[in-house]
Amino acid sequence: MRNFVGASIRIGIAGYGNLGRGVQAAIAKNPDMELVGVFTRRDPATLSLAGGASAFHMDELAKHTDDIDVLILCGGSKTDLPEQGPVLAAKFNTVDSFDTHAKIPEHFAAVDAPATAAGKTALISAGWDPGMFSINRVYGEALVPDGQTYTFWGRGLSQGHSDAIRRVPGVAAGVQYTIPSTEAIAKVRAGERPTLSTREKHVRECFVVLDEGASAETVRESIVTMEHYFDQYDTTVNFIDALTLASEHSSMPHGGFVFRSGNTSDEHAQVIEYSLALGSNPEFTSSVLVAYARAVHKMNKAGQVGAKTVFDVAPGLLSPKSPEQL
Ligand code: API
Repeated sequence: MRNFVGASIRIGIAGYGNLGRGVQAAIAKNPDMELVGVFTRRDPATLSLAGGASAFHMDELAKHTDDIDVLILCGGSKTDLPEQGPVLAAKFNTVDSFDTHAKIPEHFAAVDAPATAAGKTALISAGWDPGMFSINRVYGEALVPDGQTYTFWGRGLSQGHSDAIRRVPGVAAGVQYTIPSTEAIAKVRAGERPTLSTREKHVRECFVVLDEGASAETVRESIVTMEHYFDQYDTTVNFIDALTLASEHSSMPHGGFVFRSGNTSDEHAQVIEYSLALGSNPEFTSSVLVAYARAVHKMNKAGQVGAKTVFDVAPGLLSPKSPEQL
């Protein structure tokens, strides 16, 4: 079973926010994929879907176990994915973009048991970081073992951090920008290997719309002390109104760099750089999720079940081309 070209891969989307819309756009760019439907916790009648796609309530997912090859989970990491991942991995092959790095082992274990028991494949933590950046860190460290790895994000809008601040009580809406140190990037690119703390590499800037009557000081304190997201950084919180948020903060660019800088001998230094300049963070993340959905479909057919990460997926599986073509 080396070549699955022919029948299209039937994709379901669970959650219709920025990622869900991005997955829909990505499916349109991949002729070997078709969208079965979008599943939402909202009233499906209120969704206006492009291209005549169908919307269903999330509760109807159980009726579609036979007509979805891979379900792409498009919820947030803070609360949606820890709840939905294990439940849905018992019924579907899944792909998610769980991105709380410190909790990935926990999330892996939570989806591994139900997926394995059900003979399903659950690919977790795909996207660009975690995801493509993780792969580039592993390549760099394996190929140049004597050296330093550097990851810089931004300047850009982090979906994970924006989702996290929107869950803070008193926050009506908000976004978070990750701002890297351009001096540090320049040094690393030039082959220097500075020791940089988390705080020295990036600062974080939030723009928040408060709920009526909410205390700005309480909200600010909850954000800047939030574990895993802000506690290790210098974070500024700006309070703005909903109109300003809509007019000045609606685009979602992001990107960044992974560097591996090391020596293969005393004489020779090597610098590897992987960079992304993303016009839309969610659309690119979604494109990665869709490529991994193709791999998950092939892996499940080949009997590779349980939880998987991007490290478990051979590059050729991401491609619509057959091994012979590649
Ligand atoms: C940041 C990065 C962004 C990673 C990309 C993705 C997201 O601090 O900006 O949430 O947008 N961790 N996981």
